[in-house]
Amino acid sequence: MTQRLRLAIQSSGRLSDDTTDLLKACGIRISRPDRKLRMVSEHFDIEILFVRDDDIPGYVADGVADAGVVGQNVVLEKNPDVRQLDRLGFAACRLSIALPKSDTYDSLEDLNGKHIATSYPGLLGRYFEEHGIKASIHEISGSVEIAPGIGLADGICDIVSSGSTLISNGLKEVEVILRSEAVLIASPSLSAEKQAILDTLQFRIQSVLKAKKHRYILMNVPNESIDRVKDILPGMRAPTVMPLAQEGWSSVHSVIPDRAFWDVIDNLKEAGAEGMLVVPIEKMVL
Ligand code: PRT
Ligand code: ZN
Repeated sequence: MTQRLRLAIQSSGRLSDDTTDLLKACGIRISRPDRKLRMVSEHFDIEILFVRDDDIPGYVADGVADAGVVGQNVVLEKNPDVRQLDRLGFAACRLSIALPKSDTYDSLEDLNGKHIATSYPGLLGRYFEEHGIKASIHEISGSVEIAPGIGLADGICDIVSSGSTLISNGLKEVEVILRSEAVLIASPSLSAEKQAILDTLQFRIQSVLKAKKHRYILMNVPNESIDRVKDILPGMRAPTVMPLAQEGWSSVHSVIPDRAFWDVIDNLKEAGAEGMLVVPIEKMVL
């Protein structure tokens, strides 16, 4: 019987939509009638387990799942025996220490003697130890941000993304202890067959992520300006140049990093480029 790679993903929460979209772009369609806990993919030797994000690192370490998609914050808090593979570019956030906004704060030393509430005692404890801070940690499992307001703690250590939760609870971010995003993790030892499926999955993921970071650019350029345009374009290789039906003009195509377009557009226009089109790329295999 062919083996299947068991991939654990979050059942429902902040990671689920992006994980499903990424897998779909990799050719693995997720259909989950009746919110089943398990699904076998039709086009790929993979089986999906839908679980709580906190359980994913443990399942992968224990061999219940072969691989998983989860936030780095959860992996590093649990510190299990797993391989951390690709960073997936979504669910970006930071784990930060925050204090009431009226507190004065100049440096880490100001945390000495404080009582900090968090759902991340492992990461926070290691951070305090590394920096020689003597503060106490109060572990709570949810609604961490209200702890200072109700007198349960002097400050908190929690996940922040926009920062609006901190602001609405009268808190200010004073230290970032970790920057996190979703990652692919895998068991340290897989059978050769499962490892081969994982390699294929990683290859597909990398093609999709690379494509997201690049754009395909097309423009019309007078032939005498082609060399200048080539110098300006931050492409991976020399651009493709094709003659236009209008004599003296060419169509120039290239692949550029997503953010580079706005940096080079003025120089391209100045060099004589016209009719520029910038289009997204679905997959990129190098
Ligand atoms: O039910 P299950 O246990 O599976 O899910 P969960 O409720 O534990 O996790 P979930 O779905 O909330 O988050 C999953 C992962 O998303 C986290 O482990 C992080 O890796 C990542 N992530 C990204 C975030 C945020 N952004 C985020 N903003 N996780 C939580 N938050 C919360 C934070 O705890 C705080 O309450 O949002 C609030 C802060 O947001 P801002 O925008 O106001 O700063
Ligand atoms: Zn959770």
